[in-house]
Amino acid sequence: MSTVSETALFTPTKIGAIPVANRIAMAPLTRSRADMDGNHTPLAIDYYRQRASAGLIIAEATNISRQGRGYALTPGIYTDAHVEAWRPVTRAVHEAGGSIVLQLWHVGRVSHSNLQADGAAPVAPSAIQAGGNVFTLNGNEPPTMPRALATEEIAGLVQDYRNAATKAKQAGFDGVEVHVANGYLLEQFLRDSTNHRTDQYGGSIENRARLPIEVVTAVAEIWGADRVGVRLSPMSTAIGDTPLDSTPQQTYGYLAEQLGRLGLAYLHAIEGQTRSENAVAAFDYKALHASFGGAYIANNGYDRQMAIDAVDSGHADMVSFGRHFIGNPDLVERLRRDAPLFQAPGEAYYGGGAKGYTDFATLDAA
Ligand code: 8OZ
Repeated sequence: MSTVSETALFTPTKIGAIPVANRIAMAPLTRSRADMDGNHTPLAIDYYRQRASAGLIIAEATNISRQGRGYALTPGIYTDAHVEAWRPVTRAVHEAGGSIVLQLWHVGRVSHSNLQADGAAPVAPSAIQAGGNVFTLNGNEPPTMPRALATEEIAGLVQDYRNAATKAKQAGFDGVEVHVANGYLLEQFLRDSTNHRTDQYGGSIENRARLPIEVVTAVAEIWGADRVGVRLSPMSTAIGDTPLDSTPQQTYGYLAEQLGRLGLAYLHAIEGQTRSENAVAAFDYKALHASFGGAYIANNGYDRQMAIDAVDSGHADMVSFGRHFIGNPDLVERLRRDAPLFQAPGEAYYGGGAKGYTDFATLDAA
């Protein structure tokens, strides 16, 4: 067991081209505090600044287009106003010595027509309805039945990612993470449970991985591959009741290998079921990491000792923490000192103002 001075967890490195002061990342966290147009309020500046001692902040899932939105009050990165709303956030994090990337998000079928322009149906690889609930203008409601995208529409979708990636650059981020996890659009294409297409974007693993690869390639053209990461969740069904792929190890392994060839900054894996307490065994994440070949960020249910072990054993280059960063803005320092962690009440996770968002004490203030 390594001590604080021996473990690599608190040491700096580079993830792709992005300098990180330690191996602790802040996982992307939906907090639903933007306005209805997807513009952050100044509260988000304080929120991210307070957490800038994370080696890398992966800012919350952010809509790449109006069509890509599935939850009210989530931020966007497709208008000039979005750029202006994000810019002071990135400036504040940089002034505090941190690094910050933005997660690019299209929800696909996990949406409701009352969040779409002109009440349109959400889009998906196939017209298969998602389960669960989405946070709409009228509170929680089941997702609307989606419409299957026409082959001719796919190039426009890639263009939406390109536009969002360009805007993220204008907003001063250090890079972007493409969200290919949690049952949203790109994972809907990847899994044979949600993709029943018969064109070049459906059928074989190669075909189902085509859109994620096209999107990541397009985004890497804008940023340079060494500033682009990808998030995967091979074994998660938590959001949208999304059934697993029939051969996850092969499907995600193929995608990871192809992404590795692009020379990306990192692969970020949710190990097990999203929001569960711990990783489950039924998937070989080391094989996934090996197929990718580059830096690996491990996530889901890690505690301090697990994070130390993951980094020191070579399992991961970084470990990301989600919920612990909500109530502990100085999580890095608390882990360094092995201090108690504050458990933020779940009521404050989504929506509201400063309460439960920017009002958590640091160790030194407490
Ligand atoms: C919680 C609530 C809404 C969205 C994810 C973007 O899980 C999310 C999300 C999480 O990836």
